[in-house]
Order: sequence, then C-alpha cells, then structure tokens
Amino acid sequence: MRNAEEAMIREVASHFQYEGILQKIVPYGNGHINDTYLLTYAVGCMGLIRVILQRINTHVFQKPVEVMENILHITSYLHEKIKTAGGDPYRETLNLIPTREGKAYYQGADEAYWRSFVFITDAFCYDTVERAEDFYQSALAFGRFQGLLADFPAEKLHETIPGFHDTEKRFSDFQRAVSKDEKGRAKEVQTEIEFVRSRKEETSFFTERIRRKELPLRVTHNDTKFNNIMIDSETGKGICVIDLDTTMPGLAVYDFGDSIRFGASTGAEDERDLSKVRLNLELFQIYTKGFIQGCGGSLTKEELKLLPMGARMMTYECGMRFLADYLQGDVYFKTCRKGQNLDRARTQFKLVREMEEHWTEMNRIVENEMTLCVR
Ligand code: ADP
Ligand code: GN1
Ligand code: MG
Repeated sequence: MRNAEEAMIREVASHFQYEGILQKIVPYGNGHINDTYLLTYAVGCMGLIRVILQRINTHVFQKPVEVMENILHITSYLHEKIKTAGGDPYRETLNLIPTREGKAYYQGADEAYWRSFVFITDAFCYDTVERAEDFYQSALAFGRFQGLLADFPAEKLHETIPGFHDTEKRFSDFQRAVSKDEKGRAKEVQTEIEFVRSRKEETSFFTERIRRKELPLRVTHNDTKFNNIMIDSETGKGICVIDLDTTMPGLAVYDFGDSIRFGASTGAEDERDLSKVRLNLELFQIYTKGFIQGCGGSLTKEELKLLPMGARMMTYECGMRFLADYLQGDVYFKTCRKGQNLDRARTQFKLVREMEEHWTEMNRIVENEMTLCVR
C-alpha cells in the first residue's frame, strides 16, 4: 500500500471508536464496489483485535447517508433478534463500530464516506464454490436472512439504488449505453448486444408481476453472491450475511437467482474460456433445497414456481449491467484488467444460454424440492 494511502487510512481510523495501537492496514476482500481494509490493533494485554474499515462507493451509492441509515436499522434489528433467540449477535450479523462522535459513518474532508464493522473472526468468505456443502449452507443462511427480516418495517428502508433489479429499467439503461457508445466499443461487441436485445420481451417478467401485485415484496438482500456470506471455519455453517448496502424491498426470487448466477456456474465470473462455464445442475438442486428450507416455508407457491426464472433473470440482468459498464468505460464495477467487464458479461450470457437449454430440468428440480418441502 502506498504511504499516502496508509496515512489517509490512519487519519480516517482516528475518528472511530477503536482502542489500542494501529499495527497493520491491508486492503481486503474481493468485492466489486466498496474499498475494504482490514485494520489490526494491539490492545493492551488483550492482544490483536481486527476491524473492517470501508469506504462507501459514492459513485454507486449516491445517497450514502441513506445507505447507512438502512444498515444501522437492519443490523440493530438483527442484533436484538439474534440475541433473543440465544444466538451470538456479534457473529451472526454485522455490527457497526461508531465514530468518536457516536455516528454510524465518518465523512472525510474529501467527501468520502467511511464506516466500520466488527471483524467476524474464524469465518471466511469464498470467491468460488469449492464444496457443495458450503453452497448449501449459504442457501440456508440467505433464506434465513429473509425470514429474520420478515417482520421488519420495510417502509422505513430507503431504496438505496432505485430500480436495482428493475430489469426493464436496466434494459433502457443498457440501450442508452449502446447508443452513446462513449468509448467506441460497441462495434466489437455486436453479438453480445444482439444477445441482450433479443431477450427484451423477458425484461418485464417480474416488474409486470410486481405491478399486478402477484408477487409479495419482501425485505431482500438483493446481492446474494457467494462471497457475501461468511462461513464459520469450525462448524462449516453459513454464519453471517454481509454486504447489506442493497437490502431493501425486493422479490425472494432475486435473492435465489443472484446466488445461482454466481455459485452454480462451473467457471469464475470473469472466466475467459467459455467452455469452462456451465450451469452445474447439482449445485442448482442443492441451493434450491437449502433456500427453500432456509426460508422456512414462507415462500408462496407462485414464488417457488418462479425460482428458475429468478435465476435466468438475475443472470441476464447482471450480464447486461457488465456489458453496459464495459461500453461506458468500466466506471461502475471494479476491474483489474482490460476487458474484464466484457468477459464477465460473456460468462453471464453463456449461463443464460445454459439455463435456457436446461430449462425443463431446472423446473423439474424446483418442483421436486417443493414437494419434498411440503411433506
Ligand atoms: P463489496 O460491496 O465491495 O462487495 P463487502 O461488504 O462485501 O464489499 O466486503 C468485501 C469483503 O470484505 C467481503 O467479501 C469479506 O471478505 C470482507 N468483509 C466485509 N465485512 C466483513 C466483516 N465484518 N468481517 C470479516 N470480513 C468482512
Ligand atoms: C456487485 O458488491 P458486490 O461485489 O458483492 C454488485 C452486484 C452484482 C455483483 C456482480 C451494489 O456486488 O449487484 O451482482 O457485483 N453490487 C452492486 O458480481 O451493484
Ligand atoms: Mg460484497
């Protein structure tokens, strides 16, 4: 890390209610959005204590104060609920560490917004599904998360990114990015653009059902990537759902779908060799089972039936977002190499095709898991 960056982090850290001597600062995790650092403090005879310090990406979250109001609200609610149920509220939910002024965030002189979380020890986030059991545990945990928030007063939540999973809106944004073609990249990606456009009809699938009130809006996470869950290193259980920036009213099928998009692929999200990217139906079945169980019977029959469509839609939508970002010059998702957003878009489109080809099997798997759960 550069000296200037380290000095800046030290300055920011001095505004939080940390104790001890700051020993080490390292950039941390593989999120695409925020800048995350792991800080280690030596605290008297207590030894080393770690904390997470994050700079909120204000290009993505244009109302960071609202994001923090949501997070404070959600984490306080979860903390109490977990405590009452006899769980460990310092491991099973995120906990904010306040600033010295008692606020949930610190606003630096440069307009940057910072927040800090208690570090969840003895647990890991994985970027790929190495063991089916971990994926199953993540499904249980994401399902339970929805259950825990079932009675949360949803009207108190801000919509941190308007229309986050409004695929119709995402499609219009995409079309705008293609017509502007700011970086002159559209000509190289005509096949991919055509792929998105040819599926335009599908974009209103869920938005229509929301308008017709056919599907219930719930408090959902909306970014249920496998690396947004912490797996306990001792028990192997999905211990804590993290990355709560987009937790707001949404559809259960979004949370199901986004997990499938990322975790049930045989390849990395940015894999260049598309022959390695397939839909793993075994993982699809395992996640379906875990998610339905995790939701504890709260999903309606209609929601259950639409789980496969949730997977297809989230994958298609994410691919379209990656491609739009590529056309706009990689301004939204972090990249570490040229063409990474295009590669990401291509893996998503390959997966959509896989899902279209395995549509009957996906539906059969869900129907089967529905029956097993009802029994
Ligand atoms: P992004 O929005 O950029 O994805 P995340 O909030 O998901 O940011 O954090 C990035 C990474 O930091 C996570 O994948 C995880 O590895 C790590 N992380 C975040 N919060 C904690 C925490 N409280 N304890 C331990 N690790 C954490
Ligand atoms: C981003 O923050 P992270 O890396 O968990 C993005 C998701 C995408 C995902 C694709 C706020 O998630 O919507 O599905 O990248 N988060 C936001 O990997 O846009
Ligand atoms: Mg994340």
